[in-house]
Amino acid sequence: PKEEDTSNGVAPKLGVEASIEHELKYRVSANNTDARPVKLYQSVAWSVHDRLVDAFDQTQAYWKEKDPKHIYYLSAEFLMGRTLTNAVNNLDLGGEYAEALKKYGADLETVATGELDAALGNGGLGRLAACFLDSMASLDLPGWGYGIRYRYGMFKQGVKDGLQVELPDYWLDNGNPWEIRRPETQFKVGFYGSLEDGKWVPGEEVIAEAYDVPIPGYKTKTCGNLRLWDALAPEEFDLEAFNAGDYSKAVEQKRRADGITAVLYPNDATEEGKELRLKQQFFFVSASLQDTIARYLEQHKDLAGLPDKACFQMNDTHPTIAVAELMRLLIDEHGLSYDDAWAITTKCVAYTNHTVMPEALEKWPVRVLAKLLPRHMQLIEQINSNWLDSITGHVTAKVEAELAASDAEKQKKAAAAAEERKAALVAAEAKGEEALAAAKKVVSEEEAAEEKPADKATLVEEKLKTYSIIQENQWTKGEMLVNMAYLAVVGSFAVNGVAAIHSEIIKTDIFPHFVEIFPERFQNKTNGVTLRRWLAYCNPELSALITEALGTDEWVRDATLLAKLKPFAEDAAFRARWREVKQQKKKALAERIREQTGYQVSTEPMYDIHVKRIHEYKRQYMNAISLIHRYKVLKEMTPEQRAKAVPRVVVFGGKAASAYYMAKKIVALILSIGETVNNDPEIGDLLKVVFLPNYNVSEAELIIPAAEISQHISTAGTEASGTSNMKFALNGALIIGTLDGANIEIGENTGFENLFIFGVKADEINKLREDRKNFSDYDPRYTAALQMVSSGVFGRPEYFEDLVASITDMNRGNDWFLLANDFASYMDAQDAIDELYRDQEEWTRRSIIYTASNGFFSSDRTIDQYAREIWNVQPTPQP
Ligand code: 26Q
Repeated sequence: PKEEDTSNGVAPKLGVEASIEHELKYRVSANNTDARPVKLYQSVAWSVHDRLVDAFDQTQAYWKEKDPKHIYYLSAEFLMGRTLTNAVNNLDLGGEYAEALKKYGADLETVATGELDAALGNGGLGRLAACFLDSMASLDLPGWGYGIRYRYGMFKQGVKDGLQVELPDYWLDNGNPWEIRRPETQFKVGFYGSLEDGKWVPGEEVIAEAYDVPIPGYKTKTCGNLRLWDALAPEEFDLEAFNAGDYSKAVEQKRRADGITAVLYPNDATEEGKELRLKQQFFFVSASLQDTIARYLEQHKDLAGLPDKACFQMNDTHPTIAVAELMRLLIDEHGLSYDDAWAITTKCVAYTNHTVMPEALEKWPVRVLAKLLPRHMQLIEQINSNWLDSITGHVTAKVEAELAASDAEKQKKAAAAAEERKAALVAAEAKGEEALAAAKKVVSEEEAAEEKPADKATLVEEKLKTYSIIQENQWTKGEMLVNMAYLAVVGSFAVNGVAAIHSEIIKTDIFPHFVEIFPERFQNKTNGVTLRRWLAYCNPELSALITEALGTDEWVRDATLLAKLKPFAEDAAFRARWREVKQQKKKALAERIREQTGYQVSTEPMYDIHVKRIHEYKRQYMNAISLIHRYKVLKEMTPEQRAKAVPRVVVFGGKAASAYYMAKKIVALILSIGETVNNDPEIGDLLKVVFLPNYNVSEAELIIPAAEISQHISTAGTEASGTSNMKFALNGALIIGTLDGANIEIGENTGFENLFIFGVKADEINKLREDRKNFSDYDPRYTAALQMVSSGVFGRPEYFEDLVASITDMNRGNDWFLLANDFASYMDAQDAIDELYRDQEEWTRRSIIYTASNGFFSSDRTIDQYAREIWNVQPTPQP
């Protein structure tokens, strides 16, 4: 064994080979002969862990000494996936570990599959947070993530009797080598209780205990931190209660604490007004803020300087209670005045919005907040009333301007109406008594109904309500709600969307009135993905080819270098090798499909992939309908025609939130279509429809490199950004998509002529929604396909009845996501795809262009922009 290893400036006592051996024997307690895969994984992981800890300690000590401003990324979700491959390669130890593993007849890739995914997130938002951590460390930016150590992450998806089933995610079962428990870092977090003399006396307390997850940067000495909080009962067993014989009370406390960090809410698009969810949010936010302030005060005596040392980025509204909690800590715990506290808070906090869908925007009932966090509710009321006071002048001026503008108009109208009435009376008088009496009645009714001159004060009051953080529930009159997005905007110094179109939509549709007041607050930060995980490590074959072509692997650090790949698209020999790599990745996916579903799929057809959370707005359903049509066409073909058809393997993956009724039916429909199509001997390899269960980060790493075409077909204006579109593009998959989210910027970078764009545009949606088609006007292909569902071609027609109704019945969904409007142009785009696939040289050329054109979507670029344009945090590498 090598005695010393000095890579990364880290010199662990044992070399790689010796340390694996050591861990195997002493930590995992297995000998060489019984080093089964999971045990081998554990030993390797612990060996890497030690190296990470060295890098971590050195970085954190250095930052403590230098005291640079830090970014704290507050997020209820971090969807990390597996760590081993990423850590080994970021530490630049890939070669050494591969070498050391030969002794066990193993390779790193296989050993890595022994790790369970850390799935502490739902989808895009959680994975974005994970990519951001990688980029922060890789850019040497002083930053930590702060979140929750859920004991159960995103549920495991199974398939039973053609339906999704949800199974618990036991991710901590084999231990977790990537976390370091910090029993010395604990904070009290209170809930409930009352205000006594203005002071909050919580009715319940739990302890937040820190776990640190080191985040190695790519080939840098920097190792950042993800600090996740676990909840403990105040004293694991309250001794007093125990001694007093109140055993059940002590157990009850433990149960309540456990509940807070027990499970991730598996809901990524509909807001759940559950008190436990708010408890989770406050729990991690309070602990994180207390922790930051405590560390700050170790080196500074005056909290006035906090904004120079700390920025809190709120990942969506989930951590928005941070605005109120920071205020409370500054005022109640550290004795600042309200005004000083507000000045500090609004210089420390920034907010990223990730959705425009009204049902996903968090609104907490005042009743719930006041009960769980009475002091915070009081502070929110004060924040709101100061906010409304501060804009009353603006709103009054606006009302006055509107009144003035409409006044002249109104006077003219009133005069004309008076003239008309006069004429009517004259005409009626000529017709006699009866007619005159009737006309007088009409006139007096009209005069009574005539618009009264508007009362300015009332108008101002009405308008102010639209700016208010606290609003009446539009469904349940009388119930007051706290609009968390509004609180976030008012409490933040910067607000951003996650793709260019989305950042515009939030300005025009969600926060237009806030834009009037703070135009400079609103920004765009187009999302990105880490090229380490999503190209270099998940697709080493393609990466090797890129590196060979460019003569350097610097592109892994500087993604703009990928542009230099463009000329290689014109090189036939290079294209052949590019195709060969894709073929290899398709083979690996075919193997996985066989393992997971039993279906045997050929590697010859086009691999067409549609993976993401299942949601009506993402329109997997429209894809499913198009496949029914494809199936029907294939069935109707003569053998000669079939011989000329372009074969496809269509792969779906994605979880439906457990309570999302329609999403679960969409999964069932896809499974049913697969069952029918895949077992139809007439169809054979011409079409396979596969639902790959339990789509997660690790499955994505296998699926994305194998894709030839990927689908991003949300109704325009609904997908904030999307990030898998970037991963697919970078791996050379072509895109079929709508003009939505980051698809637009991918089109700008790649050249729209290279994408298959279809469908209506975002600014047409409102009009189309008002003006829905009649079922009889639908595209006949669409109608026929739905007819096949209803008539039971795919089984269970009654089960699919309301799914069909949701897009055909005015009173049952009314096709809210406009499948009918886009179907024909979607089919045209699909035809164009088939046509292009016949020309493999042109297809491959485009595939290379995609990889070459999309370096912009590296999360290194995104994070660099956040650091410069929002956070004002500087790279602080160790010398
Ligand atoms: C809120 C309240 C209660 C319970 C759950 C939630 C909740 C949880 C997760 C609401 C939303 C989410 C996740 C949203 C999400 O993933 N959004 C995606 O964010 C990506 C990163 O910016 C974008 O690319 C996607 O377009 C967007 O859908």
